[in-house]
Amino acid sequence: MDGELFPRERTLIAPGAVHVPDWLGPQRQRELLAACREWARPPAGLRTVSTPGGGTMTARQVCLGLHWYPYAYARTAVDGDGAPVKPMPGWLAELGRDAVAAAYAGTGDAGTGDAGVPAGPCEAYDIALINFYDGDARMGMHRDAEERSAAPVVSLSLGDACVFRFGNTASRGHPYRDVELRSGDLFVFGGPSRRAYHGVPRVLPGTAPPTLGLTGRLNITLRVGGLGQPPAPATPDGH
Ligand SMILES: O=C(O)CCC(=O)C(=O)O
Repeated sequence: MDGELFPRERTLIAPGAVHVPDWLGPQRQRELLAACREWARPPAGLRTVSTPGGGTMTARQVCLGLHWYPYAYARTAVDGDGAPVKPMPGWLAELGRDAVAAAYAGTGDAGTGDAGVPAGPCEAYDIALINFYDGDARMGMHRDAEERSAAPVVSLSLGDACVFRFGNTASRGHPYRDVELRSGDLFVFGGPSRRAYHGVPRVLPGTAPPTLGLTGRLNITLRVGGLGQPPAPATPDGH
């Protein structure tokens, strides 16, 4: 994985969607991994997510700030142990803001640049979803559509590399691009790509940096909800 002939470059994957390889250094990755291990502990820790159709997601998940479940947000782990969701740390919100600035750096002055995203400050990141992929875990094509804010989604990868499929806003099918996300990579999608379908068809086992100490893959997805404080739903599946 290391020592490639050509360094991996920051790449515009679609308007508003940018891949920044190696954005997190080894020390920052270790710190984030340690934080994920704490967040994964109960209460409101790592859980298996059931879908309304009766299936389960193979990637397990823990949330910060607001609790996501198919397909809404709540203040408590309504589809888990019912405990209040852990708070979104200020430092993680700041990391989200820095990630957006890094991804869109040099992409325009007034209005839109090559990334097609309006320049300017964005709202505070108040939600994190941490997805853990082990074994054959994957994630189907979906849109991040429960937020009211149009702020870009920030995605950070730790551990094993994966194939990240980034598609279009109309359907789960073509056109899409497959991008290899490795430990430390940043992917940001906003502007015209904010509601694009995306998923993880494959994790590449055994590709994590040996010094990180993680078997499997962690993804930290940061979002701005624009939701205020949503009430807890009446029933566990929100229907
Ligand atoms: O694991 C990933 O890279 C994608 C996660 C994702 O799409 C999500 O949490 O909505």
